Amino acid sequence: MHYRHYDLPMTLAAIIFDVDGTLADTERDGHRPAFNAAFAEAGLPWQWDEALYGKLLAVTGGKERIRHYATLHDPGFLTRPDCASQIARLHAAKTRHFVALLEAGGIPLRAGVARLINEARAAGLRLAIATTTSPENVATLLRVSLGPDSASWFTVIGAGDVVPAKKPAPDIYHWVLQRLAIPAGDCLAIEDSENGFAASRSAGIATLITTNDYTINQNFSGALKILPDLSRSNLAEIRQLFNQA
Ligand code: XBP
Ligand code: MG
Repeated sequence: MHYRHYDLPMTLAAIIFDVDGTLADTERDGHRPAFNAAFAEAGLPWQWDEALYGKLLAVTGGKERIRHYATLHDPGFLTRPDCASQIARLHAAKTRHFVALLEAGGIPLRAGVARLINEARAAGLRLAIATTTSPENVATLLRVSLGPDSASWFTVIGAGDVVPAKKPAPDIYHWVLQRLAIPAGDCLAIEDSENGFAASRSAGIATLITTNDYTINQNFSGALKILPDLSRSNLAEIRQLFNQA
């Protein structure tokens, strides 16, 4: 899904990172317990175990995922007149719990991520983020794992509700590309999930996949490469993959 500009050689100019599952393994032991803590705090009898959460990941976005769960398991909840504001409150509480987990150092970056980010910066590449998760989560993850100024290393951070249609829609990638002002064909995305890959691919961006337990069996056909993690990858190899595509 690489769009070449006629005879011009493609040059890798920017790397666009997904966050959840890509920068860090956030879902099973991060977002999931944070949702459960928010439900308990609100007196709801909802409990998302690891297997159920894997299924709920089909829907991206925390508010969207809560609504999806209620549709399947507690449809009465959706008939409450204040349902939308309840979901928003639950989600705000969930974000508070998730940020606290990050601040306690409970969710490290995945192997190889910090090294690649540093290498890319040193090489003068642009860095960006395209995620469905909330901006507070991204800001906190970057601050606690890469340092207080690290958000400024990213030319564009596209997160959460800045686009109404979340992944697998390509909208967040279009939003980021427009602000980067770099053609899709000169960018590389790094994603971990089928939904994320569908988004980056539809935006015409070559995509490297790093899988995790929840996504290992998903379909990534058309990806540049599928890796278990970035621990053995360096920028030179990634450039080579990109140029061969
Ligand atoms: C991540 C998501 C997010 C997180 C929760 O998908 O779907 O919803 O699970 O974050 P991707 P929020 O990695 O494809 O961006 O609760 O802040 O939405
Ligand atoms: Mg992801």
